[in-house]
Amino acid sequence: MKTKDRCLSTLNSRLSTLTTSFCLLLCVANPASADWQSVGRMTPSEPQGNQVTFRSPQATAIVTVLTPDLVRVRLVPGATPGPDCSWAVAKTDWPQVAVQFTGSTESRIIRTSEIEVRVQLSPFRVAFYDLSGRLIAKDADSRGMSWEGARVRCWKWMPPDEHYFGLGEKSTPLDKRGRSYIMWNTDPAGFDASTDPLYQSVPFLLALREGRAYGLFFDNTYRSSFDLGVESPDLYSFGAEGGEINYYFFAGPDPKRVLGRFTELVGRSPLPPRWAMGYIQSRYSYYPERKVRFIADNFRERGIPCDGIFLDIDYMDGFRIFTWEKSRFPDPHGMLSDLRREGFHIIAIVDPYVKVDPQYWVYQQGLAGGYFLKKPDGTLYSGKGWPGESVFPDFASAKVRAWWGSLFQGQLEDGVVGFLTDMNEPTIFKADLPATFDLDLMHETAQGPRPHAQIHNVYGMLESSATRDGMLRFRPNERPLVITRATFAGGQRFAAQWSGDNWGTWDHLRLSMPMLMTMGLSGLQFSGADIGGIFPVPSPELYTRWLAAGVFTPFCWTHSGGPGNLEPWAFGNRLEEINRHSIETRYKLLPYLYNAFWEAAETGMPVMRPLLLEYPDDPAAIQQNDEFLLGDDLLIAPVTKDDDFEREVCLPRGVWYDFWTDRRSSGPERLTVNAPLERIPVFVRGGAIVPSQQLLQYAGQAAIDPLIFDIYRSGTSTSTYYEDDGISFDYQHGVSLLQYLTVAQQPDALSIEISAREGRYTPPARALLLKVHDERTRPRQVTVGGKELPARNSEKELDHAAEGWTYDHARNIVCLKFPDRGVAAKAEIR
Ligand code: MIG
Repeated sequence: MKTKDRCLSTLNSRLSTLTTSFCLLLCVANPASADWQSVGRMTPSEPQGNQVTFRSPQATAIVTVLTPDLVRVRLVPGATPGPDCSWAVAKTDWPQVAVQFTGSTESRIIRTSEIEVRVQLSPFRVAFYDLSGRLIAKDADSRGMSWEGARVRCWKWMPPDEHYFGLGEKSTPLDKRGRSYIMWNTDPAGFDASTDPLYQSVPFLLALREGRAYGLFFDNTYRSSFDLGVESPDLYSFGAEGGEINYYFFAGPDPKRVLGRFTELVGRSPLPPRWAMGYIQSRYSYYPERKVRFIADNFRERGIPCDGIFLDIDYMDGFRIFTWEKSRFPDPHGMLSDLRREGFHIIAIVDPYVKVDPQYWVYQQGLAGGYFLKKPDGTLYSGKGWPGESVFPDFASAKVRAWWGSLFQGQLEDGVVGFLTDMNEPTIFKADLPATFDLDLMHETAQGPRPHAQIHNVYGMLESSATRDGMLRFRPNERPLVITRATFAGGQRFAAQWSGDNWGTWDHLRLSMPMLMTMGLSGLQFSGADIGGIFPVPSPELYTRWLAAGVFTPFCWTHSGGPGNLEPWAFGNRLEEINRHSIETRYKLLPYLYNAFWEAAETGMPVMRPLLLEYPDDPAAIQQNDEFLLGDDLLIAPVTKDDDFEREVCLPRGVWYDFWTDRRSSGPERLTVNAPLERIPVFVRGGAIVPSQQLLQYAGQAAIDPLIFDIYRSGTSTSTYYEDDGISFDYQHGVSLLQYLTVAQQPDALSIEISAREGRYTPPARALLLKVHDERTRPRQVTVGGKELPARNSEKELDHAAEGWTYDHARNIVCLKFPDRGVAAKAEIR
């Protein structure tokens, strides 16, 4: 059988077993069935710095204040806690924080400048209050922190009007209340809107009640679960099959602050290379070389922008990672440099499978270095992967990660600039079904040997970190692109994530939205789904609708396993035209996207956001599963049903402009808008200043010129614009550009002020184009720096001029153009 057919039939047979395995998982996770031992009375010791320790004969609890809104709670069996270790936490050097301790015989109160942690001593319970005395969260009265054998669990009070979000990669609706969830990286072999677990685990919860949020991060890598109202309607709980109760409490109350603090703790997604924000075309698999060149040529000949092409497993020699199948790709370096000249970046897949083959250099090196996982008896552990019998690098070991990184040298020299780490849940095949490593395998970690049961959930994240480090070693001043299928909390530091094997169905387009938003709410900021679904090829209309939505998602690729072709031109001229337009929209908005990625890197805010992040007090907004924000200014409302040509859009408060027609609305409002195949509903927030640029065929084809700012009026508004060279790390040393824009209605004029450039990045000379929307009358005069700009008769005339202005009567837009000198400038429209 051909690989693909084998894959398809395997997927099908796997599906039938899904229901059974899902039930099994639920039973294993059912907390009610166990004989839990609850922590009883605890005795506090004297506070030390920002920390209090509590002890009982069975356990030790430690409450540590890290910042006024961030508290860590740890409960470990025995008198002395073991070494403190986390795979997720990236920051431990919190500055000193002022804490007040008070107490009575029955309680201890730990007060920061923002919250109060009230600890009841018998039975031991922890509660969090704000300083106005409002209860934020507390251990359940009936049961707080408990353990049963190796298992640990914590029960908390669940108010009837509290909603829960986050939990990593979940395909369920945004609001996670009323279900239970498992954290165990899994290749689900086909999933739907109820499948759990999936590939990635982030045990982080964002709770929202009455517009106020708090967060909870359970830093435990064992198989864990969150029960959000299944066991009991007024308790929620989280726990794991091993390890400690170890959680961080984020007091909020703004959901953005919760997410900001969480991503400060576990790290944020570094700024990707600018080309990686372009469009990527992928297939399982494009080969041979002739086919890859054919795809690339088609993009350029048809004028459809594209920045990357993905090579899936068939580029390898017998699925041996870090090799090329020479009959298919006889001259990778030659091919890749040709493609690069045309603006194409090549991303290659890599699997965690090292083929057992004594003639194969990777196998030889790994064997000699002792880099592969061993069974408890010390012999090599092997299993079935794509190349057949395989052995597996132990990514938990720093030595192995360093070796893994070194393996990328050859392909980087060939010109590969991105890698996708697949199958790293990890997945191996047992009787043709996806399975994972034996739980008693021992990994070598810096803290000593650890069982796979503990490492499983971070295996993929560690692989992606080793991959990133390896790329950086050989290209120290080039931002790497790593995309991973499996990861854990904090994985965004190393890689983008995509949502694995989805399907080419309308249901999957629908579920991809809450899924990607949920990932964003969990810190996974650079995420995307296979546009069109991996199997089977979607209907032409579905693909067109999906692409229209997908160009507004952070990681944007079409990935298909066929059968049949899935490129933007696959379905005839009319749809090709629409698909081209979708991709062009993304390319024009690259400066906006780039700023959203910059904000993600700086603050942890996801590029793709649920409305609840911006409008947490709007009950309709927080339940919006099929609308999302890109950055904070664009609202996207994809059409997700066949034969729907209009849709209802829920606009939150404020002024909103239709992105295509400029029609103005005032929210909160439910609006029915026209949505022909040609047009996805998109709205711009009144007050937004949206940067964009001229259309290019790939991100690096030319420097930005003109730099465009679309100004959507609503009172006084301000905005920040960021730019850098898009590829190096020089921005970390001040080689970047920052400008502030302010738009204000003065008594006699509308003024637009642009500050002088900050930072040492200087773009090539270019023009600035300001487009002021919703100007109802033709201005009498337009000035820049007090000097009158010449009026031009048409936009075309303006295009050719170095400066000037025009007025578009039909759309009520004033267009101003003048050279972007990088100095402070003030334009006035009268
Ligand atoms: O078992 O490399 O999710 O994107 O095309 C399938 C082949 C293995 C799974 C990935 C998919 C990729 C496919 N891989």
